[in-house]
Amino acid sequence: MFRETRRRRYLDAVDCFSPEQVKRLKAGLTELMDPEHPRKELWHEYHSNEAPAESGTVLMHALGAWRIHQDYHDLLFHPGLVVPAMQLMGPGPGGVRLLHDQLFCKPPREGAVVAWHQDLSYWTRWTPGAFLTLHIAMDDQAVENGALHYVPGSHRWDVLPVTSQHFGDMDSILGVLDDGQKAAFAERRCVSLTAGQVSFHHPNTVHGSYGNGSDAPRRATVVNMARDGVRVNTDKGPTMQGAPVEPFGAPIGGPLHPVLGVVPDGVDAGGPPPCSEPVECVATGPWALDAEA
Ligand SMILES: O=C(O)CCC(=O)C(=O)O
Repeated sequence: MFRETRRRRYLDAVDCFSPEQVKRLKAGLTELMDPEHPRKELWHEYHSNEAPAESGTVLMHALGAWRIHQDYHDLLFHPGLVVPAMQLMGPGPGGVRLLHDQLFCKPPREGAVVAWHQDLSYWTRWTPGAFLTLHIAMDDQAVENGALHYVPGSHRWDVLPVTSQHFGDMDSILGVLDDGQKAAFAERRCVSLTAGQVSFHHPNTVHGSYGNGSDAPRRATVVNMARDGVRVNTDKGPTMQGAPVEPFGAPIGGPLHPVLGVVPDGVDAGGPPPCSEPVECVATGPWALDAEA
């Protein structure tokens, strides 16, 4: 698994949450899906349906659940998320912080696509791109219900433009790929998580998911982490809705970007250099090639 991780720069199907924890998250989600939730002003973004109206499909997409529901707050600090994240990113002296969280929920039969994209294409208001995404399945995911898919090796690609602002135009990314990238795209793979499992991916990794035509919902919560030291890269308003306006160059921090984990002084985190570097990194410790045997 570690050998594959180094080459592809994603790490899929890691067991993390118990059936009881998943049950709690689903119960919390039922509350969060109420557009009139009493704490609704705390969402950074809330779309009960972000899919284009003409598609006849539905994608619930929202940022900020952790500020509204205790269980979504607590999951951010789960060692099963934070420890591998620090190993994968290289945490820097100040550890790893929350960038933001997200919910992606597809109802039965009419669940919408999430168009192919790189996360970094959207995150231009911070720099450098030292981020990591953790996709947590609340339902078993398969091709039929709109599972997460990756394009292996795409973490080495430059940042591509956003081709579908609201994720509705599934294959629009093909319009900006060169021939080599199109050949890689043909090798895209379904991740096939089971409920409670997590998949970790690099911010340049191209990913997306097809519609949910099955009889059951496909629900996921996503944690986007940032290496401490990332800075604000805009002087045109807040980095997110509901965030204070900060000066260009301000370090990421404050109550909206809490530290999720730190490596104590003098301890070698054992991970590769920051995942923002779109190059093959020489892994150390448990991520080294020869550690697999
Ligand atoms: O839920 C999906 O299908 C896509 C979610 C996503 O973009 C992500 O996990 O980064």
